[in-house]
Amino acid sequence: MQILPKGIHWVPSYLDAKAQSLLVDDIRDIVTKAPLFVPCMPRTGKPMSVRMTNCGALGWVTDQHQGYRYQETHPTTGIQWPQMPKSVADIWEELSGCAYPAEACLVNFYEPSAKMGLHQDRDEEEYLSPVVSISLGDTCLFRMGGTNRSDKTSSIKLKSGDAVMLSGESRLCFHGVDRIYPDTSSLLKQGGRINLTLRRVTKPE
Ligand code: MD3
Ligand code: FE
Repeated sequence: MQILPKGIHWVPSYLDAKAQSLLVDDIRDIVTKAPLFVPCMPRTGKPMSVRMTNCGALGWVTDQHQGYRYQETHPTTGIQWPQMPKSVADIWEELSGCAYPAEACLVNFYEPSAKMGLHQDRDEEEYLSPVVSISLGDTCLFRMGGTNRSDKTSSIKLKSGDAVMLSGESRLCFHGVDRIYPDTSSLLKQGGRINLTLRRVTKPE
């Protein structure tokens, strides 16, 4: 039995094998139009180990000089992000239960050696809307804590097809990805893990 912080809803095996592979096809199409980029930390310019792209009206980006932000265009091509595919919009509708659409879908790609340090997501204009996350490919060790960095944390292994919905009190919890378990999925031919994070960025009407 796993006790999760209040407001974190884990749905193991939310997507079946067929839905996962159709989603990967849609992500390939997004990456063709909006290539993966290497995000860099604000101020230090240190590159993150995760590569990223986005689809939807707004995408999350970061670089040394302008820091964390949402913008309408890809940081290197300058082109608008590809439209959110129906597969992704449908997942938002079903899991969030929101009457309004998601605005941003961040696509994180983890090589087997990549990780993401403990952080809060606070670059959105509002924190009332839920956040929906989908894991594809290799299993990861996902850690979450409370709203203070020093709060105790608990960890779960997120597998390909799992969904996580963050709402209410959990929305500003610290979280991160400690490690990827290589060769735990055959979904991605080259291995690694993809995470989709679906969000509302601006206040809905
Ligand atoms: C818990 N991505 O891109 S998504 C991120 O697996 C990020 O790539 C991770 O954290 C990944 O910012 C985790 C799941 C997630 C997203 C938002 C949260 C978990 C969260 C907000 C609050 C608490
Ligand atoms: Fe995050």
